Parts: sequence; C-alpha cells; structure tokens
Amino acid sequence: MKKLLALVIAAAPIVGVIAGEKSAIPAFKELDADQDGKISVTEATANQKFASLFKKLDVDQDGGINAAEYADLIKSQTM
Ligand SMILES: [Ca+2]
Ligand SMILES: [Ca+2]
Repeated sequence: MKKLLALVIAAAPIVGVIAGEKSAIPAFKELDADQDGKISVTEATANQKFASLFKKLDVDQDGGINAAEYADLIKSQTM
C-alpha cells in the first residue's frame, strides 16, 4: 500500500506535464459547437491537432467523434 502511494506521488508531476500538453486539444463540449453530442469534420477543423487525428479517432467511421471516441483520444494522450 505504501509502495502504491509512493508511485502515485512520483507519477504526479508527469501527469501534470501531460495535462499541460493535453490542453492543446479543447474539451469535447468546446469542440462540439452545435452541441449535438458529436464532433463533426467541420467542428474538428477548429483545432488543428484534433483535425489531424480525426480519421484515426472516428473508430466507427460515422463521420463524427462521439464522447466515447473522444475519451479514447484523451486516454491515448495520457499514456
Ligand atoms: Ca457537433
Ligand atoms: Ca464516430
């Protein structure tokens, strides 16, 4: 248990750095300009980094990034 806590503390600064980088991609709500729960290709162009990842992110290829697909991006960014 102590070991785990030490690990968490040691990892904290790294997480902070990653969180800083992550801010390059806006929040889902920010990207979803029309608030339909999906980020369309047009909405994705608002962020260059996100737009470049769009095709990779659209796992179900429905032409939009839903919350789950967006979550995958954030997960991959923090790993
Ligand atoms: Ca939308
Ligand atoms: Ca999709």
